[in-house]
Amino acid sequence: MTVVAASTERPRVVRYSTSAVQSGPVPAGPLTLSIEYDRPLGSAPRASVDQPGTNDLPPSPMSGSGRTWSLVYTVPPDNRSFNLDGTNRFSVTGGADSLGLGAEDYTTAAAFVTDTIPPTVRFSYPTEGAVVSGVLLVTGTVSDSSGGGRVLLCW
Ligand SMILES: [Ca+2]
Repeated sequence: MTVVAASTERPRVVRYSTSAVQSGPVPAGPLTLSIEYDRPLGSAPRASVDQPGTNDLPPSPMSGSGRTWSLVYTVPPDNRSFNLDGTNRFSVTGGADSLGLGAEDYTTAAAFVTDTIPPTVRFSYPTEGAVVSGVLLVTGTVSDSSGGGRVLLCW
């Protein structure tokens, strides 16, 4: 006879991370979303992504085993319609430990921020094609949905 000491507490997520290489907004393309549970799961949880637009990722099986599970989400380019840049919610449901005890749901409202539209720069002086000399004062505007940052002029 084998006796298994089992916890009656449901498995829960203890760590969330992404494959983003920097802490700022992420560009379009694949982004791996990973979670770690406090103990191994025997069946896969499902993850969903709620982006600012309506093209959300419905609950999809995560891949992995044991305590670590992940999902590769492809950040879509902002099309100013159903795909929009901004703050994304990441939610996980389902999954169970080896004894069938269901895992607690997990959600993080600000899992990652997307910024897929490059900044735009408009020069007001000098105008295009102008021939200039001497000390030059360059004026113009820069806009970007994520705001902030700085501009480097290189020539
Ligand atoms: Ca949405």
